[in-house]
Amino acid sequence: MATKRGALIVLEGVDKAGKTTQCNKLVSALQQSGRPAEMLRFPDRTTTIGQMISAYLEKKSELEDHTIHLLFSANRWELVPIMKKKLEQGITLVVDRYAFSGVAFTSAKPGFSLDWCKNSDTGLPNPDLVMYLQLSPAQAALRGQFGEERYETSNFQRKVQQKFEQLIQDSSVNWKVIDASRSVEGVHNDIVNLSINTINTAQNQELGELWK
Ligand code: FDM
Repeated sequence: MATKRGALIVLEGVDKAGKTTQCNKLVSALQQSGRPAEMLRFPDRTTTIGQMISAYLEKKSELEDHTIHLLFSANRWELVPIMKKKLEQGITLVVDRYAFSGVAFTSAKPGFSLDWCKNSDTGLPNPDLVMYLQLSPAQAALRGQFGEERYETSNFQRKVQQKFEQLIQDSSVNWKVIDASRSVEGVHNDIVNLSINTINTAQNQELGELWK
């Protein structure tokens, strides 16, 4: 019998929503229940393109706004062959940020439409599930100071949040909104349940193409 494919599961949300913590906990929980799972994160700062992105985020280099958008996108495309291979091998991929961060962050800058921003990511593997960890700017502020990287200001994060709220209206994507203001364990339980349901249904479905 052919191996059943893994699911592509994405976590999105503004800074401080707990994405990375929840991705790590989800991968451990899936593995402990005997489901092969691995974590990925975007940007993947280890590739040549990823190093250019990392230098930009750390403010060690300047890049024109369209250019950095396309580099973030290229950083996803360069991982697609590996992602598809792992999914085919039955490994579920838990992804910390994806094209939705790409669109939300660039379109929060002046002069960028959602449509232009979506273009370079159109056709990427369509996630089987995208969980949006929702947290208000006031609740995010209670979780401490932002870091030193580019985009880590409350003003910009508010604009990014508005863009995410627009993106979650798109019914071509399997969005689930999670209230991230609750305890880590409470959020985790919801995420595990949604993920297991998704893994069970995705194994009988073809992987789709994003925004196509
Ligand atoms: N970011 C992330 C983008 O602007 N575009 C993208 O496509 C992606 C994936 O990069 F500020 C931004 C979001 C965040 C930064 O930070 C990456 P982390 O801490 O590595 O998630």
